[in-house]
Amino acid sequence: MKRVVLTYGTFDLFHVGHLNILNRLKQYGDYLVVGVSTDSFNEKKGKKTIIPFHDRAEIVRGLKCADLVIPEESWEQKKIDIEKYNVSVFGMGHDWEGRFDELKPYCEVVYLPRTDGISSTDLKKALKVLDNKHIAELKKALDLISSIVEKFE
Ligand code: C2G
Repeated sequence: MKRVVLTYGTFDLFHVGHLNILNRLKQYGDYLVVGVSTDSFNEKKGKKTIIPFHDRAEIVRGLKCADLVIPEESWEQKKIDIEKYNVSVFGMGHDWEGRFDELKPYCEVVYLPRTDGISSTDLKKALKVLDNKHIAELKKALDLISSIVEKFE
């Protein structure tokens, strides 16, 4: 009888923090079900994503630790999924500490340490620096500096 672990996430711009939490959660059982937030659910969460749902789900599906990937379409589906997949452990990173304690009557609930120094938000900020508008501004500044330097040569 496999011990099923369940978690959910957006997993936008997949990074090592996502991988760590999924690997850590897999240690709590032997079958990991990962709910990936759909684009429409992310809108409800007020979360703008860069990578569309299909690709975010495919990336998670490709992980050794993920045994099943399902769409996360609502906050309320957790209880249904716990029953549907006979879940023993529900887990999230500790930024969600306490938020899902109402699931305790249905299964074990764990909140595990997050990975410091990495987040999709930081990656988006870093990517923003590379966007064309920003590069055009940098180029304009560079041209101005070189025209000033030429005057002094
Ligand atoms: N995470 C982590 N370390 C990071 C970043 C994220 O451990 N540096 C964890 C989060 O704690 C979460 C999982 O990775 O457990 C997915 O994080 P997000 O993709 O940001 O998911 P989120 O938007 O928090 O959606 O119903 C629950 C929601 O769908 C969770």
